[in-house]
Amino acid sequence: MGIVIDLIGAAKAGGRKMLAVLIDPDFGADEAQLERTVQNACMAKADMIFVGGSLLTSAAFDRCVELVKQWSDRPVVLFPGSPAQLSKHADAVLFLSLISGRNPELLIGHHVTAAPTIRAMGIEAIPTGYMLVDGGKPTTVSYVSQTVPIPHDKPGIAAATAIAGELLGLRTIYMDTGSGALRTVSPEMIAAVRKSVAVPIIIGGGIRDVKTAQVLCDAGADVLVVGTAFEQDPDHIFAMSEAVHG
Ligand code: 1GP
Repeated sequence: MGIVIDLIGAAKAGGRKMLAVLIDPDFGADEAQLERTVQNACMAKADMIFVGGSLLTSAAFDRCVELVKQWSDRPVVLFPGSPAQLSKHADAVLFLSLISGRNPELLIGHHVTAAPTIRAMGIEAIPTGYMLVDGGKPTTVSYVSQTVPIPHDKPGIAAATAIAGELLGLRTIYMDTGSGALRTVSPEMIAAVRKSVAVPIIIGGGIRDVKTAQVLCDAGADVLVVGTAFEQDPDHIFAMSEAVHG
């Protein structure tokens, strides 16, 4: 399968944009729907499957990751909402520091809790600077993390935060307006961060249509993460994948 951060880096170097299909482990409790989503992701040549959610883990989390891995020929990457969302069946885990917030648990506390398990599982950890951006309404992640998102119209704050993350050695920057957000991270903010850091930029939250996806890629996003739109219609993965790769 290769090292996931190297796959992302190679795609970025080659100017190839990536699509990650996000699966919420709770939604994954519906196995037929889960299988269809994973099959579509593979057939549409989506680049990665992310599994995770902001709420505490469902008992079925590990089973969900195991099934996704079994059905998928794509890299499976954990996007954990808590240190309990770990599974040896995954290829990698986004080792997230919530650098837009000032909650010490999400800057280092959860990492200490999760680190021995990640090491024991032997899965790849991808040091990720996670930046929550205002998407027009409070989302589960803003509520659960108890942090204030970066204002939507302040690209300078996002750029400074991303630079700090890169200087700290983080390997990727993930800007997210949260699942089901009313609006995505703005192209202006993505462009400002793109100009400021060399690491790959992941964008998620509120991406529903192919036109928006293209605008965000043109602004400098390297990886787009889509969850809600594919939960509502798993067949939408095909058009989205074409738009991102086209
Ligand atoms: C992942 O929060 C996003 O970063 C997912 O957002 O569910 O709105 O696609 P959507």
